[in-house]
Amino acid sequence: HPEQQYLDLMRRIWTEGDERIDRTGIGTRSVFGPQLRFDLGDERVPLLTTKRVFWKAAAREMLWFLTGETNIRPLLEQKVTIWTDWPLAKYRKATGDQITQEAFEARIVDDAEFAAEWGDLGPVYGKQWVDWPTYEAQDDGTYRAGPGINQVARLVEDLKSNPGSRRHIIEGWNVAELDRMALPPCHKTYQFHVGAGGTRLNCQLYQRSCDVALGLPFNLFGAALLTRMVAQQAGLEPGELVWTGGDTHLYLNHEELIDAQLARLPEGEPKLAILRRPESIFDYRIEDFEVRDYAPQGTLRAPVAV
Ligand code: UFP
Repeated sequence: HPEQQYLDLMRRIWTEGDERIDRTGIGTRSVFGPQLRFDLGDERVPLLTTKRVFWKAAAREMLWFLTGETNIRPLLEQKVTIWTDWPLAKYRKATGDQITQEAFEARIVDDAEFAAEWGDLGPVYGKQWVDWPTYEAQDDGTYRAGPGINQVARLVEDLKSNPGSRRHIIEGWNVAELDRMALPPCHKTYQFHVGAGGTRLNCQLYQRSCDVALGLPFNLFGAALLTRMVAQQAGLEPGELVWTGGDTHLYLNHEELIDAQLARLPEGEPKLAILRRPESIFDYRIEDFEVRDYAPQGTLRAPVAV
């Protein structure tokens, strides 16, 4: 079963990983540079069956990236709370107000001004993907902002006009802007590759830092979904998803989840159907996606390290 790769990675990190104190102070066990591979043919999708993965939240997040938005407000309006922790921590620290997460989220949704001030994550994925900033040198030696680059639109065009290229990349790691981001991109580089005689679209994601218990299940589904949308737009069949991790870790306080999940066996073969072919890569809606044959085992919860 393809999911066995995920469980094997989890087990390897937990039993052989290097124990270290990380930025969050929680501590992790970690390995560097593992790889997972998933066939996306016949609508197969890497969606874990050994616990329930809330794939719609990952899909909504991916659509949110494609809008170029970096404020959490549109996510919260759809009840997607995966990005709340970072703005919430910043707000509590700056104001001393120990507001609950629920109250903070409600205020972001209800109060546009509050959302503008406290809900923005800085120039994270969405901004870099569809509006990477450029600078043009002026005659007097100063620089002025030029038009932003839409990497995603370019990618789809380039796949159609020059499929054999080795330069099909979406990059999130804008070095000059990292210090303004709430979190520097984890899934930082997506490289696409047209193989199988020009018919299939492969994708390799390089994820520099990976929380295997809570982040990776989302990141795998998101990458598969992005690959499927790009393939559909470029007129290609989905090929293989290759996932490569940098610092690939398990947090020490995720022990209960890990023990429970490693006691389970993957079962079934979930499928992802895209019900419509929109005009462009920017026109997908959540209703366009349907997951079939997904009967996961029970939810497993664990605290997110902020
Ligand atoms: N993380 C993921 N996937 C994501 C995301 C975050 O695994 O999509 F946004 C985890 C990785 C790491 C933490 O545990 O969040 C980021 O911390 P750092 O920037 O110190 O690597």
